[in-house]
Amino acid sequence: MAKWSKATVCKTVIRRFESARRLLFPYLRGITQADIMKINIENRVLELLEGDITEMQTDAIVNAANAQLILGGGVAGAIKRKGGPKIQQECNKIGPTFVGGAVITGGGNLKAKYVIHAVGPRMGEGNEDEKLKNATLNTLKLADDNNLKSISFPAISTGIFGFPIEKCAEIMLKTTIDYLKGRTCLEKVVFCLFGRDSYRVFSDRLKLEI
Ligand code: AR6
Repeated sequence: MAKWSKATVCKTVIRRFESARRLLFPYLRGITQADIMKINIENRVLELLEGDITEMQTDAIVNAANAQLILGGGVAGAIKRKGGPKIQQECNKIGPTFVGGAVITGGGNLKAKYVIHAVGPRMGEGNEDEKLKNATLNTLKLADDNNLKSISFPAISTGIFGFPIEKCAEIMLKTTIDYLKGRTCLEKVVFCLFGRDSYRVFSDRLKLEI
């Protein structure tokens, strides 16, 4: 029997290790990534995940809008790029709304059928907490008015508008949990958080709320 050289043994071990690593990687990644959290409230689902909201397949996704309903950057920019010009055209017909308000348009080319444009506060304008609560609540009510079963929220106001994400998580989660305890046709509310840090802030807050 031919004796293996040290180099051949090393190469074989490395090759075997490599293929085992490749095989196990998605599984290991899956169990180490805490990137989804689900709780039940009165048989309705509240879910947190890390991702891009424009990829969500819920009935509606929520845009972090401004009162002029002009789609700028951040979530709005991503919606504009993927959803096409129709969404802005529909917003123009609706016209300006108020901070804390929410309006609905079609979803254009997005996977979601509708976009709910929720106007959060800009940090420093005053009464921000109340306005963020109203934007969340008005979005949920508008979803119900349109018989929607599922919606996805971003962390409203925490990007360009500069609102602290920890406070946003507290307000938006509390408002949503209270709402899901009452009468609603919503079956699922998702918070789609952009990046691991935002996800962690929301999941830490949700653990305190349950
Ligand atoms: N999916 C999910 N979350 C996202 C995505 C995405 N694709 N992109 C950004 N975020 P922002 P605001 C997160 O700035 O602060 C626009 O110009 C982001 O990391 O979209 O309410 C509008 O037209 C942040 O945590 O909204 C308004 O004028 C959160 O979404 C203004 O910005 C909100 O960030 C609204 O500012």
